[in-house]
Amino acid sequence: LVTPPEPCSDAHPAWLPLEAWRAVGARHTVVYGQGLLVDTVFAEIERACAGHGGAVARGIGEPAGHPAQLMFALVKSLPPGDDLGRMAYAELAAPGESLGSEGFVVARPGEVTVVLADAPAGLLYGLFEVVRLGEAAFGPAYPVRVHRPALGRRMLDHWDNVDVHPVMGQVERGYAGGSIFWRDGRPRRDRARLRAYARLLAACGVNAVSVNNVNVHATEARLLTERLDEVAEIADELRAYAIRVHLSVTFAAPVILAGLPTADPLDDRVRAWWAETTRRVYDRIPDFGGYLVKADSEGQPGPFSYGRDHADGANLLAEALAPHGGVVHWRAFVYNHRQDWRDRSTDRARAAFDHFAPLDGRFLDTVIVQVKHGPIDFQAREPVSPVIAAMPGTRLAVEFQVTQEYTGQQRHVCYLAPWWSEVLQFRPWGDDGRSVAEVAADLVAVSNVGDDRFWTGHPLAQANLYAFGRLAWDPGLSPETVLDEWIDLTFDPASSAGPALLRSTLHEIMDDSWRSYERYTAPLGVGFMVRPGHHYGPDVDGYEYTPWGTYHFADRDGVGVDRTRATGTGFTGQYPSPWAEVYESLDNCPDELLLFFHHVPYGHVLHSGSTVIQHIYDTHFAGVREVEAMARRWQRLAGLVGDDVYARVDELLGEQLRCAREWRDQVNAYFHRKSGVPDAHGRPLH
Ligand code: BDP
Repeated sequence: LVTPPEPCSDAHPAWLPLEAWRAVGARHTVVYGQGLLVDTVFAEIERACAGHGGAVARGIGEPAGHPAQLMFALVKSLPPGDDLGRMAYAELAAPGESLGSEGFVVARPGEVTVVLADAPAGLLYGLFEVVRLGEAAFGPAYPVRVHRPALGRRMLDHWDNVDVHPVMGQVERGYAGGSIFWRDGRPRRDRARLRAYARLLAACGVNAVSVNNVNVHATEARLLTERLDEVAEIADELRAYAIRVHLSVTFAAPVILAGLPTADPLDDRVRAWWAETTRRVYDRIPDFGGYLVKADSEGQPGPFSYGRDHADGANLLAEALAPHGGVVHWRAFVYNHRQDWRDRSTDRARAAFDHFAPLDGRFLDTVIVQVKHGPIDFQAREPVSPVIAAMPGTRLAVEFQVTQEYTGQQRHVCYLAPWWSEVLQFRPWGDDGRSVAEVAADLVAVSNVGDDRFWTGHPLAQANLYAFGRLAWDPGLSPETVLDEWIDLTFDPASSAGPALLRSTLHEIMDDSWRSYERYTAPLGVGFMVRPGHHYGPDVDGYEYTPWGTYHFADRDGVGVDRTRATGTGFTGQYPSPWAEVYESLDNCPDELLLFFHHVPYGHVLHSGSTVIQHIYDTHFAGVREVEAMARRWQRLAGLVGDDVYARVDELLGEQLRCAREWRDQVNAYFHRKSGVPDAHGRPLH
């Protein structure tokens, strides 16, 4: 039987403290069904009962002397005489309709709360739904509520290195300490942590994890072969929570690992090597998820070296994986990172589309092309990538960045759900067309987790991880609702001295925090202006004269990147109608993306009525004021959240405020000096 993780002594319980289980753990529960995940459900409830006084029984019987108040059952395991389960099932809109491999129903036909699923994973997700509902699951009778995930694969990519990389550290772009998987070149083997992690992920709906960095260095390449056992050990821990393990592999593996003279995707020896290597992976990890590949990007090897394209490369791996049910996530993050900054015709925003759109239709259906949600690189504001609308014949994954590389590095409060929600709801073909969430096959995010005591460095950054899973399960959830769920689970307002104050204060601090971050950093979608290398804090011209393709083109007259067809790089033409026209038009382009698409004079008047230059000043003053307010509001929570959480957030808010002021002063001084335009309100611009 599965043992649920013991509370990790060195890790915060995040959104699953024992209190979150009170409603479930105080009940009498019966669980019908067999299989590893049903064992997990049983074991979790058993532990909750140990903490809260209820009882749980397996199979047909009922807990001694008490009728069950909560029932979990696989539909096929319902005992013939079980009227409640049958009643709940019969209430389904179309009884007999499959709930799928992960779906479930929750109903309360009378005095018993019933969770039914066709497959064990459904029961597991149903359990966490009941935990989320808390006492509300046990109130007056309610009819069947059907839950099915909108996206089939909800995946986190860890950018973890086995070795500590000299520049990037152990977790590339990690702001939460070391890896939970490896330490000092060796597996950490912290089973309690891994289990605790797996249940946190399952509780928000994540079902796949890629365990190592997309930049695959020499040591990490060996995870595919001689160090495969280390991956298998992780898979063994995550499996009990319905999480499949994936691996980043290097395209050069046949050369690096097997000494073949080539990694050419059309070479028979190369194909045979991948087929055989992959067969071994599945011998060891039968439910292995597949490979993740960053190829021909930022120095990673790829098919270009052999005169082949990305379809040739991806299909090679897909063929090796397909017989075993695996997939390859092939990243579309491909661009020239050695471009000549003097050449204004090269546009990094165009690159993914230029490389991939022409290949539509050539990828096998076990290839999933993984597209960053914006055309550049996880900035605080970007339009939706046009690639998402350009490949109708290809399965696509949309990639978010939960790790806050460009959004405050888990030192700043920046609740990202409002933005992800905007992206997921965006309709590339206009109001009548499908949304991004409807186009995507998978939703993927770069993890923000490390071995930090709070998992995510900033305790409030846990909310981003939680929200990612929930939005991948149900993109229609509002960011405020998701935040409420997270607050209720994490802080247990029901038992605290000031539940209403706790909830309202966290909303005041977090709901708009992404927009505050946007206000005090690079203006109007222009992006970057960060310190080169580590990307924390302002450096207005840090990337301006470099080969990375991330420019703002500010001069004495104006600022912004002309990406129009009429006079610029033509990037707007990569969008379908109506967005191609909207973005092309200076009049219609949304303010928040103006400088992403247009180069304009400082006096250009926005829809808001303000000029570009005055908007820059105003938003930078406002952004800092908002952070000051956050810091003041947080002080109300002393005594209402754990002392450790209080102290960590308090300290980080101090840093956020320092950094926000630095941003304000650099950006305002810079644009003041470039433009010579004073602030309309006479404030000092430095
Ligand atoms: C960039 C990061 C870099 C990653 C790259 C990627 O700065 O560390 O390797 O994305 O997504 O944002 O591959």
